Amino acid sequence: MAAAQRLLVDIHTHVYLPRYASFLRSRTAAPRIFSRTTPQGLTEERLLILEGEPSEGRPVGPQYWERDEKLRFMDKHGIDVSVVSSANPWLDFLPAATAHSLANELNVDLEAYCSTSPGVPGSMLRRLYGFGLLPLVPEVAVSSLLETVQQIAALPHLKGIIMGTRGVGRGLDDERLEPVWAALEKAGLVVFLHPHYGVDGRAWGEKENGHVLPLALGFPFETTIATTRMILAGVLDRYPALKLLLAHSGGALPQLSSRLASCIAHDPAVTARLQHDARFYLGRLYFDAVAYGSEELGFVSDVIGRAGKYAERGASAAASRDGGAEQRRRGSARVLFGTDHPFFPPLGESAKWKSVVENLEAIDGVWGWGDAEKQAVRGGNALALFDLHSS
Ligand code: 5CU
Repeated sequence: MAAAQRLLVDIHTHVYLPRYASFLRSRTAAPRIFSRTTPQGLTEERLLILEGEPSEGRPVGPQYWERDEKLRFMDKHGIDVSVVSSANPWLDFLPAATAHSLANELNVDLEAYCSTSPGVPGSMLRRLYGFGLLPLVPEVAVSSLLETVQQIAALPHLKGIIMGTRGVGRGLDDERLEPVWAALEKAGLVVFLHPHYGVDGRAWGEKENGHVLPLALGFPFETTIATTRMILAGVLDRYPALKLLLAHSGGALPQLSSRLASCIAHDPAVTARLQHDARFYLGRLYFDAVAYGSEELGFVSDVIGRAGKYAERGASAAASRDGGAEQRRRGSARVLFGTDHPFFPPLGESAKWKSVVENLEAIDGVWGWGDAEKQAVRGGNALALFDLHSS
């Protein structure tokens, strides 16, 4: 195995670039960063970004914006390369003109953050690459979005974009996004689809459960719904080469894809609309491995690996039954290691972050993946998806 193939590559790792953090500090409404005095008389900064979050927010610090902190975290966990993305809520809350100029400035900042990062010993790679930002807000002109796609495509260390689920206000099945999908596909940029809004908070009831329900369930369901709407709108039929990477292992989509296919087959409004059975499209997607369990990762790779059997609409469910280990191995090619840093820090003192260790152990423990598949999920798949071999 070539040395580059043994690298550990983190494709789900966030930053609030200094310019963005300053912007959040200038705000008086969420999303915002504010300072307060602790009972011990110290000044601390707090972050308020999620809807319904208690008004005291949560601690925020240099691990969110300082590049040396990112590199230290990578060193501590043996991560060679990170493909860094801005954390939610991106530019979603801004007027179009501000979103456009800030997106352009932050893309330049991120290119500098990555291009001046240390090299990976023994290779031509740098340690940091990035996902840029588009000014995806209501009222934005399509020309502003297309201009920013071109800006990102021309920045050599930016390999994709990160986006939320609202698009330009009506979600990702909105026809107004058609030229954007076309431009992203043509540029070969990876689209990292990431949640922020969750689902209707009334579903969480009245008990105090911290962030558990919105993060464990709301985030993944948001991704599930957004991706399903893209499938139903035919986006994946029209842009077959679009590289769409789903956060949190695609949420519930792998578990629900046969039910989705059945609902489509029984619904006169949509049954003739798609070129393929819904399960086929899972083989077109990429999934991060931020699932924290071997069984879940194994299952995700099963449903990816069986997707080709559903190329024909109306293919029988029996088609998937002879899959076994080969199917699981095939599916592993679209699963990529991630950490979600700097979110999910350990609650107490610890040498390594539990959230990282668990995701690495999950990869290691997947039944049916051999060394080659595990190494591909740890890094080889990312090198291929982001075309980092030649960088
Ligand atoms: O803990 C959280 O709120 C988050 C978040 O907002 N975004 C994310 O990517 N992970 C965790």
